[in-house]
Amino acid sequence: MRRPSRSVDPWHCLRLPRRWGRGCVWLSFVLLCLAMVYLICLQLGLVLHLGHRGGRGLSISLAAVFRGIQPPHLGNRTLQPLPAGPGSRTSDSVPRPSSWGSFLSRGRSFWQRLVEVLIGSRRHRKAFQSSLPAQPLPWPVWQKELSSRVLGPRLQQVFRNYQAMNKYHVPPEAGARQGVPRLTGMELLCHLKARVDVTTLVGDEGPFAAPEWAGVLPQRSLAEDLGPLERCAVVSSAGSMLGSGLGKEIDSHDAVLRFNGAPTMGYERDVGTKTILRLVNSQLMASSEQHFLNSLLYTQGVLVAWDPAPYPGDLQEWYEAPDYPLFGPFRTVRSRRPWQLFHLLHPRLQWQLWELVQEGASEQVQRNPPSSGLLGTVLMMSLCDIVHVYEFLPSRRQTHQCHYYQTFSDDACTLGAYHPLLFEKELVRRMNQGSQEDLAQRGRVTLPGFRALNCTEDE
Ligand code: NCC
Repeated sequence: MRRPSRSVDPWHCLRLPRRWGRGCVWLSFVLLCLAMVYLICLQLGLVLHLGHRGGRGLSISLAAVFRGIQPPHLGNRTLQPLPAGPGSRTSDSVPRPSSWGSFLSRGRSFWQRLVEVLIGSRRHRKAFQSSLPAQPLPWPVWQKELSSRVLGPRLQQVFRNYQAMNKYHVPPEAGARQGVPRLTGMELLCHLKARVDVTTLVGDEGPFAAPEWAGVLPQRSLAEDLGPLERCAVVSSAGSMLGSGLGKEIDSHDAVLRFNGAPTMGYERDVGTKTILRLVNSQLMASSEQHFLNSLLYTQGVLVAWDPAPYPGDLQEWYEAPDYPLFGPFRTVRSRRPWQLFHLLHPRLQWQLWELVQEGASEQVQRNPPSSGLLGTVLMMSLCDIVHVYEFLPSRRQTHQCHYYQTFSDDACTLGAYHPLLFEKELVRRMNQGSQEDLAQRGRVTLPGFRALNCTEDE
């Protein structure tokens, strides 16, 4: 029988080393190196930011309860055992993905990110989107009253856990509706205008009178700095911004507000290029992974920062124990770029808003501050005559993808885990003055600014 020649034998690499050709030695060496790089990156989560979501959680045993959702404003301080009782469960009762499954899924993300980083083309971003879970949430979920019933079992469990927690010491009577009927439309808008106090910290208020704070806080409020604005846009960071083609429309506004690390570069067609304001949370400011002090993203536009405070948002109490150490980075930016407008939101706003969110809900909501999305929307309502909010209430493009600028998927980003996001959205849905068509096609909500609202005393 004729032996196959070496050049056509596909198995010759597997034979004893003396039969190996130079090509096979090199191939094995390269494969070995790739495997090592893969394992190192996987474990450190450094190069490709894989640690962003899970890194901190790994060191926190109770994070098992939240199954891979990194609660946005939970420091180690928060993770006390949940009170026992009906509805509260131990971490064991929540199924966790198998370690092999999570290894594989981390592996998949690794290669996706690697290709993104190396090639960085929109074509690849699109290709990976199409490999995301196929079934979007039923649209339009926002047309009917929202409750925790729309959540899947995993998020229901997370929701119940947060219902049971009360990190910020919210009293039981806070947010009780007390017989007042649920308001909608103009009534609700006027109620909002009367009930919230959208202010930024100035001069030497309260604890900021200390000598080390001399000249650090701005002398004028954000409203004084920016003056009255006419048409404003708030751009949510939701994955459903992708493919919207809303960039030009967004840029046509006088001012555009974006959140946290949301970029425009590479996404101009869908999210626009203009950024007049950026609302950042304290978790981002304090995290070395987010490069708040070094990234160019934060050197442009007006920055506004916020941090969860104990209820009801007393300045002194917050100053002594902020949720995340934001004052250091705030001072650093103020001294490095004194010309850049950088404001701190008064912490009482979050709880005034939370009360309205709770009042509008028919169940106990998470006793945690609202998301940056609602804070930013109301901030813009205090500055502008008209505010268009994009993809806070998702359009027909609603997707499981968390952010338009990252490929990971998690419905908690849209429906909430730590933040009472579902109920914030319900509040915004009831205030929306725009059409259902706008909502469906563009994910666009229209809200009048406070100045433009003509409210009588009793509204
Ligand atoms: O994700 P985040 O929010 O930065 O998004 C900004 C606002 O857009 C709205 N949004 C986002 C995604 C989505 N699918 N649907 C949405 O409606 C929300 O209103 C959201 O507020 C935050 O609120 O500050 C938040 O910040 C992140 C994170 O801290 C920052 O991105 C910095 O990394 C939180 N995520 C995590 O902690 C993992 C997020 O829970 C809340």
